[in-house]
Amino acid sequence: MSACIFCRIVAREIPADIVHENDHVLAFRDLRPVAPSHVLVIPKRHIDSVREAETDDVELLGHVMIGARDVAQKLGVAAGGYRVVVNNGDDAGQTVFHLHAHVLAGRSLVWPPG
Ligand code: DGP
Repeated sequence: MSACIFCRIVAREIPADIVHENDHVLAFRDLRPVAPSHVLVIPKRHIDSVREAETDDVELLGHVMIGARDVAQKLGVAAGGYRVVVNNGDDAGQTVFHLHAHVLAGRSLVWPPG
């Protein structure tokens, strides 16, 4: 059994509110949403964060971004706009070390982020 909580969600060992899936990515609602629509898009293959990405991971990273696009379309927030955020490491506030893109929408998002 994996120690990684997101790998366990991919393996269906932990339940999640899944909104999108294909061969490469899984997308599910964040447990602690900070926007009316808050979904995490993760690659099915484990990688800690962008920091650890290799050049060979270019397709995996692309699939995460295209997954974010697909999620926004599915949730009906694409036209209004949405934010895709990837926290990398402690200073960025990353708490789960399985790369994930937050898709945030449904309210006006301020810039710069905190
Ligand atoms: P980050 O801080 O960028 O590492 O974001 C991790 C997010 O993951 C955080 O917003 C809460 C969410 N999260 C943590 N554990 C779980 C879980 O078991 N299920 C779901 N759906 N979300 C989780």
